[in-house]
Amino acid sequence: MTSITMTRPDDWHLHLRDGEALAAVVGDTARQFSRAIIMPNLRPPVTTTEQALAYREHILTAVAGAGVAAERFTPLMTLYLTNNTSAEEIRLAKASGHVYAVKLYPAGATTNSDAGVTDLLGHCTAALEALQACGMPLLVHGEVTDPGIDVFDREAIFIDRVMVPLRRAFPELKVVFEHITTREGAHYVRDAEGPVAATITPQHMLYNRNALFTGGVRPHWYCLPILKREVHREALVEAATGGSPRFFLGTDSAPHARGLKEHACGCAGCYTALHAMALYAQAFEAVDRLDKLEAFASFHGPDFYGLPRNTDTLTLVREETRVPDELPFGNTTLVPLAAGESLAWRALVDTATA
Ligand code: OTD
Ligand code: ZN
Ligand code: ZN
Repeated sequence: MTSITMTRPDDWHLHLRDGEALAAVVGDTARQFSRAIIMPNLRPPVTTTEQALAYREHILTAVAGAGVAAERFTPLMTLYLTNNTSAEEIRLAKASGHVYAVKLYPAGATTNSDAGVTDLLGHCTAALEALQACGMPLLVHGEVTDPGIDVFDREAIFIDRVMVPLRRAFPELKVVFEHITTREGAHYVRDAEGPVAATITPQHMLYNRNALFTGGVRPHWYCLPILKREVHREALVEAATGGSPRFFLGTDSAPHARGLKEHACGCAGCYTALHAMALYAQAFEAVDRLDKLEAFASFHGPDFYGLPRNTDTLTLVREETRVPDELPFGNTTLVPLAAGESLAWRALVDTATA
């Protein structure tokens, strides 16, 4: 096979930041994907519909600035759930027509999550009831934050402590278990009853935790939830490439300036937006399942969210392409995942669409 033309994909989990960082990265996503779920973990976080709509305008301006026509890319906004999010705020979000989900960050679980939730069923039942009633998905960063729990076990323990009680209390609530990283996460989503799905990142399909320590500490492979053992990577590949509509594409592309990654206390996050579809193609081809890529990237996400599938296409060509060592990022630079390595596929993106 030398080329694949597929329904244009969407990215169901993306960090775009704001300001100069947004301007630097948004084109990479907008040239490949038709839509993206925009994560709300800015500083301060996007907790209200009003903030989400203002942030949406920044994104649209940046898309135009990146030379991508407005109708080519739609940001699907989200709100950041806090202990104080009201049912009224959820109804306002739904009525806006631009907010598509609400994100749960357990307080302290990942980058910019200090304002997150401390006790989901203790504080957030009004918001969860409103979400369930209006059919809006809850997106979950599924890790417990208890420092006594080993960092490699935080996702598996989250299932028992938070996911199961949440879904027992709100069985009709649509839940996306974001960026699953373990066999336990993949099997929970595969086997659970009711409206539950999961996103899977390219880095968790391509690498196990050895990548963090090959020849020394490798900060550009550090993200949260952290890479796991090989058995977990294999379970994620099986989930993503197995054809189940419960699993779909979410890059979790999370840009940080080079100096903040290569640091004594480096930031978590992998930048994958530039070559996202090539990375996924690499992972699907490795298990001979390229035929399952389109459904994972372009069908299962909109089907779960209740949105139409895209009608235009994206073509990938088999062409060995070297990932750049670094990219411009405001007045600094950004190191993409797999910098300097070769990928077998390249997305044919139109760089002059405006
Ligand atoms: N993980 N980095 C970030 C977010 C994600 O948990 C996540 O969704 C980030 O930088 O915003 C990361 O490692
Ligand atoms: Zn997360
Ligand atoms: Zn994320």
